[in-house]
Amino acid sequence: MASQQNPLDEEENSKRNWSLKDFEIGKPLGRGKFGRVYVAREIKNKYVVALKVIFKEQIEKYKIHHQLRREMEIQSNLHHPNILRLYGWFHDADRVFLILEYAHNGELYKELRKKGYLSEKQAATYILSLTKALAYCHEKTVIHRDIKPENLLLDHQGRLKIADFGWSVQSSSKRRTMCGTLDYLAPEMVENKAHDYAVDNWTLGILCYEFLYGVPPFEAESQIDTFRRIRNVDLSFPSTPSISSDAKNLISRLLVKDSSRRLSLEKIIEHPWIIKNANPMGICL
Ligand code: AK5
Repeated sequence: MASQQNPLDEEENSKRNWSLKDFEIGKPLGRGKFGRVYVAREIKNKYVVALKVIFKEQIEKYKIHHQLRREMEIQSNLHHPNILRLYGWFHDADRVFLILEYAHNGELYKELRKKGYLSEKQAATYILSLTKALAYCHEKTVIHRDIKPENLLLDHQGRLKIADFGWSVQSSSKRRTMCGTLDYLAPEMVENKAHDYAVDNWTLGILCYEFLYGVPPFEAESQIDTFRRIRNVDLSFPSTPSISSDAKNLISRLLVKDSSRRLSLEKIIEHPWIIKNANPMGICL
């Protein structure tokens, strides 16, 4: 393996007993379900990170102790350029702190809302990055990552990072219905059927559509209508913005009701739209 370019990945640091004294805390980055996130600097290496603070009171209240522990174990073993890194964690009397990679350019979804929609180059680059990250997860048998735009961050080079905001721990269907995020769910999930990693391939189709058109394909006035549109795969492509037939072809091959017939991750990587448009380095801003 090549030498580490990141000081927090080095042996001495990966097993270090961290404490709050090792960090200078900066501005708040946002609020997640179970805590707040701050930009922070690790004093010894002058390395900038995102520090997530979760109150133990919350962990007790929501009985997420085991999930948190299990997730920390899984997450700290995921090493991929398109997955936000968890460098370590520590706790004091009443808080748990997660030391996370800092994504300098923030949430992709804000960029998407600001621009309305993305160029085919940018969309293809993000889809390729996401596909590679998911292939890596599937290889490690880590499935069902919450890959809606709110969970996607951009680093200083514009590289996409999947950030698990720790919401996957709540029982899925209940939470989703309450938060109104049916939009990203595959038919087998809205219908409560058995599902596997092919749900991620569906979600890639949804995201690809949303990147290019600015709205998810099955958006509707009510949950019931979204549910119906997903179940019927009621897909149509607006005439504006004008999108290449290659892109529409990829979307149509991912948004397929029968999960076994969706385009595989390997085939996405080889798809003409990806080959023609994506930056293989994953860099695009
Ligand atoms: C919490 C409670 C119970 C699991 C969890 C785990 C891994 O990323 C988590 C958890 C994250 C959270 C960096 C920015 C942000 C921003 C985050 C923080 C993202 Br904005 N510019 N740069 N981060 S926002 O919270 N990630 C995570 C690998 O809370 N797990 C069970």
